[in-house]
Amino acid sequence: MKTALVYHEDMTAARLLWEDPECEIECPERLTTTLGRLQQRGLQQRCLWMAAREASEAELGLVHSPEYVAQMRGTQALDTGELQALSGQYDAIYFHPSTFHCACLAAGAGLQLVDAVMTGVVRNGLALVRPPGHHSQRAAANGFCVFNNVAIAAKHAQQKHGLHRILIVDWDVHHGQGIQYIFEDDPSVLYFSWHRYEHGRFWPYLRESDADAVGQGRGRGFTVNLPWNQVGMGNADYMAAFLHVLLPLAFEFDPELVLVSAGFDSAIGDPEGQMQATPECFAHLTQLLQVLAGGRVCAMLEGGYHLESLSESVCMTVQALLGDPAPPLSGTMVPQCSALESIQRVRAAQAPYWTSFQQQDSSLSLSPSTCSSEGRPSPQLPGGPECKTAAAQATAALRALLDKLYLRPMPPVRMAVALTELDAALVLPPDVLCQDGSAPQEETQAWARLHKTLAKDKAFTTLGKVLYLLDGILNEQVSSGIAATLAPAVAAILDVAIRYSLSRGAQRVLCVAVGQLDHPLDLADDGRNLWLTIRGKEADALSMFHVSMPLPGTTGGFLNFILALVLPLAYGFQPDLVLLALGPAHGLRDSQAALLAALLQAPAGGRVLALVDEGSAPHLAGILAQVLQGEAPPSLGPFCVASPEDMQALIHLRGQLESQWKMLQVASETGGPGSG
Ligand code: X5A
Ligand code: ZN
Repeated sequence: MKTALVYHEDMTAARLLWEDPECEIECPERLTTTLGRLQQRGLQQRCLWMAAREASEAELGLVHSPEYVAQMRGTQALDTGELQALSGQYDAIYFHPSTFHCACLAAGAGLQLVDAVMTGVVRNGLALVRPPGHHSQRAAANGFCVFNNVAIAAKHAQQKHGLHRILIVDWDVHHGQGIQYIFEDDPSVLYFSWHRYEHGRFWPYLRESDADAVGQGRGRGFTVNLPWNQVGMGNADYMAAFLHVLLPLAFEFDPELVLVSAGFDSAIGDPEGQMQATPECFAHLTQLLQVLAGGRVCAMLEGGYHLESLSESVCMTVQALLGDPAPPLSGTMVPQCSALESIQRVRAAQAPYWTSFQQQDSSLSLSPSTCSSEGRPSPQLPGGPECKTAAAQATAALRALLDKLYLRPMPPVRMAVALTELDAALVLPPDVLCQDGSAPQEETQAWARLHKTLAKDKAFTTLGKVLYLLDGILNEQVSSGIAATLAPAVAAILDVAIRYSLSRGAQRVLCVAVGQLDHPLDLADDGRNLWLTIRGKEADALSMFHVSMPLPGTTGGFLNFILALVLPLAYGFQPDLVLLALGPAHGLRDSQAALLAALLQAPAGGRVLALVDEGSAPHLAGILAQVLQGEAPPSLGPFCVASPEDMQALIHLRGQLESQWKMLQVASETGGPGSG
């Protein structure tokens, strides 16, 4: 299924007509540069292009008062002096004679996108719009925003498409207080926002942007604020926020649609945000969101003022929407103390409303900040001289990074399947390569000598095929693969696959072994292989690179296990390749296997080889092929609270491992009373 790109050239018409250092960053080049880059990368051509329409009076009325809409309509006839005077009545706003038309198109673009996704014309999409929307309120323009595009789209999705649960993810670096106000008492819309806060010393300087603002009345627990109290948050901090805050809530909420307030002022180089996250981080955020709501993700542009960073980050978002695997994240994956403290505070504030947080953090409390800000860059005024140098440095850093990123082209084949017998019952998605190739006879023989079970005909044949497939993945010819193996040979083939990959230049291989699969006895514990057994006898970390865990019995337990353990380890390890082995008696339900495979692609640049025991092959191979091809995994079914035993296992492992694997942390070590 396709990805929509909604746009209209008219949205470049509005611009600032007088001096205003605060507003000048919201310029038409934000759209033209971004669109140019999407074309240059060949991404626009892969999307379904849709021309934005204007939102109607009634549609604007879903969120805004008639008087406010009339006032905005009136701006079309004002002269520059009058426009400037009216702009002064609002905070951080400028009007232009074409502002009203642009704002109607921006809101309309969101409606079109939601309609296209909800009617199945496309799977997901992005609306490239300006003015942005998330600061706008019922009767007030604010922070460059005139109409609240995302809020209008959410109300429309409720009314026209009868949706009962909508998730709004606001990754813009500012707090979308407009969206918060509109839905604060509505439990059918879960609003998540992270934002630069600095203890209230950053725009829009609101008390209600802090973590303890959780919503009102029946909407309590459906507003989730993650305030960043320091600048410089990077990839590890953003990933930790998704894994430890947003995703657990989102799965428990089980949305039917995901709307993204996609601001890119949270990316490196942005003068407003002063954060450090690199463009590929947005591919990861997007990819993670696509496991929700059957992949129905509608992203709408909000902020983003560093043109280079903005346009590359948009490209990454679109690439992920198109289903391409995300490039590996750059930088070390260690969240900052201040980020962990924020994460801990929001989990504590939300614990009364979400079971995922009740069980995991035994003695949480809202504690005052303890992280010092010494040695951190101090906040700068946008547009100031320091900021210009910082932006220039970011541009240089970005260039170097992008050169590396684009040196590594996408493999020509997304997925290949090697099956010993092609079962007639097996339904594979189109574009899947059914592979017949085999590694050379002598080479296969040499590797087969390591295990008795591999000497026999069928196991030997499979080994040859698996090595060939691995070769394709390691040579960047194929992104991911599936191979079916006779049950008794899964362990032996997995063992050879690890050694083969390491001998062929892979630096780090992550093995996720589900079912009766023993850790190879003489495999060196040298940090090049991280081995994770699911369905182990008990929860235990034999070393930092050898972890065993029983298979959780409930959906809640399984999700906790993936989000709080498997993915943090995987992101911390930064593997070149993931080997996912579903061995004898793996016990995973189809939807669980699909989710695991879908999510394991993210930390490995899409390089996943799934080894499936032949008993469950045709059936499971079809499902895995779909998710490894970029389809959304099916729902896990109704959310069911994790059992006390599952929680015990998780807490035990976190205790054993979190000092070495920092992505496991959900609280700062030096933190308040809750971390003792
Ligand atoms: C949409 C957006 C920012 C307003 C900043 C005012 N607005 N200082 O990013
Ligand atoms: Zn913003």
